[in-house]
Amino acid sequence: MSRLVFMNDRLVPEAEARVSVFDHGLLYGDGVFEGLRAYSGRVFRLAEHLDRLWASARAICLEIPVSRDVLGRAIDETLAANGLPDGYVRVVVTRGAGSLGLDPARTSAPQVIVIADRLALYPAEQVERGLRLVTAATQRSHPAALSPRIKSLNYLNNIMAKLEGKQAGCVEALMLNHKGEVAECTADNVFVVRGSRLLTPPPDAGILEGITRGAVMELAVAAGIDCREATLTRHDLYTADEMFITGTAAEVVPVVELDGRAIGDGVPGPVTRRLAAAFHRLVRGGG
Ligand code: PXG
Repeated sequence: MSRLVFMNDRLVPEAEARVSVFDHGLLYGDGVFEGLRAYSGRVFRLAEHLDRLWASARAICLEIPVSRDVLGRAIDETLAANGLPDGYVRVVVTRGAGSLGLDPARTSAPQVIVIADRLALYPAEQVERGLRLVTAATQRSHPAALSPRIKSLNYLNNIMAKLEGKQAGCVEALMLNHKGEVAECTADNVFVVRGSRLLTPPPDAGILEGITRGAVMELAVAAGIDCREATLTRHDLYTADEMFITGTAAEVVPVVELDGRAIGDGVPGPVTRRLAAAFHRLVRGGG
């Protein structure tokens, strides 16, 4: 079945959804994106995703040529037109076509693209048992070079780390920041449980502040779990009781091994299972 893709102001068949080879999104990775997810026809935390998209665009001086309301409706329409009440949505805003040369002033017409698709998930048996991860040698971008808080079309930093993970037989990889502290995974945030505390790296560790991360922190607080942001090293992960990752596609996924070391008992822990269940209820149970 051919998909329908929203391009700028309307839905068009997939084959007609094209951008120019002169688009600076392609030529330079100049643009921003969001990955959202719908459950039973409702987009989870749409307003937060739109906030983050507009913040990313603002940080690169890119003016999104549609309003938040129009984009919100385009997302709903694209999901509905493709018959995907439970689907994944990729919103992309490119700088637009221009002449060769980096200068964004030499472009016109940013392109707004909304794609709805089925979710690409980690293999179910790995999610059930818990993931094995390795630490990538590729560090997360230095925040002074390219802030990880911008969800830009330039994901090569993460892709380099993802390749390292894949080459080690893992579906994700842990990334450290330029100080050697734990940052995040290539498309997921990281949490550990130590004693009675739930810990996750702060934004200044050089991470994307995940929307799933925020939801899980709220759920932890509501469940009476002491949750805080903390600078973490690999040592803290190796010696943690539990570890899990969060992301729009992943939701909450246990991690049971890092760099060949079992985390805790080497099986998904009770706090992880509790929060995964609470997240599941939040997104699917109308909670
Ligand atoms: N860190 C990074 C670097 C990410 O790209 C997250 C953390 C988790 O954030 P959210 O807001 O999703 O909880 C991300 C999210 C994709 C895709 O298609 C990527 C993400 C999310 C959904 C889909 O590659 N990245």
